[in-house]
Amino acid sequence: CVTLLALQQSPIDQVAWDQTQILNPWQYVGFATLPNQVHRKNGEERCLGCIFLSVGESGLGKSTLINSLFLTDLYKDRKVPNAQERIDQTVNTIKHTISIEEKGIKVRLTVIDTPGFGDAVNNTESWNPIEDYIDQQFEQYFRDESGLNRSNIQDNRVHCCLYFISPLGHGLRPLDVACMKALHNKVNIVPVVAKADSLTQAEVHRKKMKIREEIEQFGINIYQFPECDSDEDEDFKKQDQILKDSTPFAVIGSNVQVESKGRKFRGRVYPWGVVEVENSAHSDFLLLRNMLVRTHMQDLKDVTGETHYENYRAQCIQNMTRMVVQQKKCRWVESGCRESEKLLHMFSKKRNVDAETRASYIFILPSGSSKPV
Ligand SMILES: Nc1nc2c(ncn2[C@@H]2O[C@H](COP(=O)(O)OP(=O)(O)O)[C@@H](O)[C@H]2O)c(=O)[nH]1
Ligand SMILES: [Mg+2]
Repeated sequence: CVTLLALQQSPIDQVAWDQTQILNPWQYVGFATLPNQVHRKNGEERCLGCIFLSVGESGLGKSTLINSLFLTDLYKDRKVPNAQERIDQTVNTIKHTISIEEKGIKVRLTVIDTPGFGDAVNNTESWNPIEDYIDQQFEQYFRDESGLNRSNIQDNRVHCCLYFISPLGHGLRPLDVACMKALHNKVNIVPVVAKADSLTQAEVHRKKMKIREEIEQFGINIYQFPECDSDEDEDFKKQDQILKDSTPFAVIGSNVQVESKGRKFRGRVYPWGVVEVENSAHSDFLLLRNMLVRTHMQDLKDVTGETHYENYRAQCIQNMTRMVVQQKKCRWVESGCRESEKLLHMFSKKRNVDAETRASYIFILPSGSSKPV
């Protein structure tokens, strides 16, 4: 017998906005493993936090998946817009922040939602607000870094973009290609196939192959998992390979807890059976969560700082240098103009003097002669 328990009645719902949350042991995300990934600096732990961006058209299950990934209810107060409101709405960025504590490890988690993306009839450049948001965070960091108080910079740079691909259709849509290409040099893109429970196993396999082919064909740079060290044990290498082969992750989300055969789990109930969100035979959800939280969170942050931010910084410095050179050129031309004006003035003055002198010569010449000597 399957019983549906609304999430509101479950302990998972004991989440307050921007408050520290203590999770039950059976609701274990894996943040406790984070210190292993974090390098210690002068014996002090760096602040643990990660910023995720979720991008994809409405209704693909973004909010549900985010809640399932972090066992929270980040979207408690949300209001789903109706069709007219969606027509009027432009792409927006909304920030949700929550602090989670797990086994004494505190993590500040931020998710940037992008409602309105892909909803318009004409979606040309609808990724601009998302791109601008990422740039603004880089700009703020660049300003802070160039300021006086460099030791207390609040890092709001986006570390990972979960890009949701529709399970319907064949591979990527033109909007997916254009958006990912606009963002791929600014953020780590992790593509996911949404609502994988609407596909059979063979369809999931075919879709993943097609998406991987298209990603390569269109030159999209998605997040590349770091190479495994050669001295790692075989089991670790095998897990790493499974992770790499699973891209794009086929995921299922659910906001409800299902109880079946004395077991409680997040899942979806259908007339023909139950889908378990955290069952690796049903979806890549666990692989994705382990990757984001337990194994690769620090690498996502490192790539953001060392590659994407460095590119932005280099571009900024190049633009600034170009501006300074241009300003110098302008000043040089201006001063050159002033110099030549001065010279012209001098020459014309001299010419006037010459003319006056010539006139005086004519004046003193004996009568009959018209040429000055
Ligand atoms: N079949 C299926 N439905 C899902 C899944 N995730 C979410 N949904 C449903 O899809 C609808 C839209 O979900 P929502 O999270 O609001 O989508 P968003 O607009 O992308 O944030 C809701 O009715 C969810 O219950 C999933 O993995 N599979
Ligand atoms: Mg949503």
